[in-house]
Amino acid sequence: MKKLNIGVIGYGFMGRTHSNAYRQVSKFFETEYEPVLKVACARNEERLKSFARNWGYESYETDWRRLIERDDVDAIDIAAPNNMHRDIAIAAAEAGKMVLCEKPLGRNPEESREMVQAGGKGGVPNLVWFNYRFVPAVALAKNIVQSGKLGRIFHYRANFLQDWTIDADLPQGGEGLWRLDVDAAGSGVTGDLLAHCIDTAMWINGPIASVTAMTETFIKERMHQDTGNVEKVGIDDACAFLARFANGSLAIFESTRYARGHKALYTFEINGENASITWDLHDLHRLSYFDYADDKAVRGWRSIHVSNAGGEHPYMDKWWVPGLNIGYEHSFTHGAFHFLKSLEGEEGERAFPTFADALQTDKVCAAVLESGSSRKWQEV
Ligand code: SOE
Repeated sequence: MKKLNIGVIGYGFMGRTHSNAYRQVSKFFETEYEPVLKVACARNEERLKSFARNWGYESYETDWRRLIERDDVDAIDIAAPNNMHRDIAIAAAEAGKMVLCEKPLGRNPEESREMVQAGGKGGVPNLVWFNYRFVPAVALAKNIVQSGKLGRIFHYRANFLQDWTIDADLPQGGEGLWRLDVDAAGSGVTGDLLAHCIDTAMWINGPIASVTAMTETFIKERMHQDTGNVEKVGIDDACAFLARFANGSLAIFESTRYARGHKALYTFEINGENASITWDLHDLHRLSYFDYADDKAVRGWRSIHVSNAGGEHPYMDKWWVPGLNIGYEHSFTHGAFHFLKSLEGEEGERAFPTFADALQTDKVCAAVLESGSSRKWQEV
């Protein structure tokens, strides 16, 4: 097998999901390339050393610029906060490295556009980790819609609800909590959570043409961990928006981190003229399906356990036996699989989001935030 030497930047939540994906992918999927955990990179040397040891990285670097200079690294994986994505991705692409970047691509479309340009100029393969596309039931939903079974699509509905920022004493800035600092994150729930919903929605139902949004920041000031001062909060804590897709269907999207009781309730529903689909991350193996063509006596919502290994259920032939579950972490493994497969030069529809795709998502997010301030409909 050919080796693909990876340098991962960041040892947080995403550093772990990506490292796990690179570790697993060649054990379960057939690919010409095998990822090698070559270098782990982060600033805190003590913690980095322990991360690198735990995941079996061959070496570590405390400066990402040094990592990019290394000749023994083929691909740079960016699992660092959003405000670092742009500089790292551009430097990596200019150095001819492949780039796999955590979502959202940039903090705004301007940053993302620069990244797309750098990726294009260098001709480097690139991916953005919108991982929910690779959940088998979500990929099946895409296949069902694409097959035309739903007929004309009327409605798309998505939610991403959490409750971890309700505490007013939670600071902004610093590990994990950089998501509350607008300079580091770019936005709040729009870029962090709705970006997932938008990516899935556009993948399944095509481009979003216009939006009108409502945003709110419930806690206006929080202590900043970097400065020690109480500072204005610049992120959106909650966002709801209406959208029109280019295909004429209508959508409602909602996200908040203030929905007490919900930890990561990502759900979507699609209503077509013949059938409907719903999916819920908390029960990620199941796809609910209603088909109007069913015999009237038994017509109703079916709950499909997406675990067949005969090829009809995406990815599941590569795991255990029918009926057995896989989880959240596998979505990243599937993303890594598609990326590795694309390096083999196979033609066909690309199954993973590239920088160019993620720029479209960033444009929708920017239109949503703009509409949240202007209170007007916004073209994307
Ligand atoms: C935020 O809480 C978060 O971790 C996001 O950053 C991830 O992208 C999402 O998948 C889960 O929630």
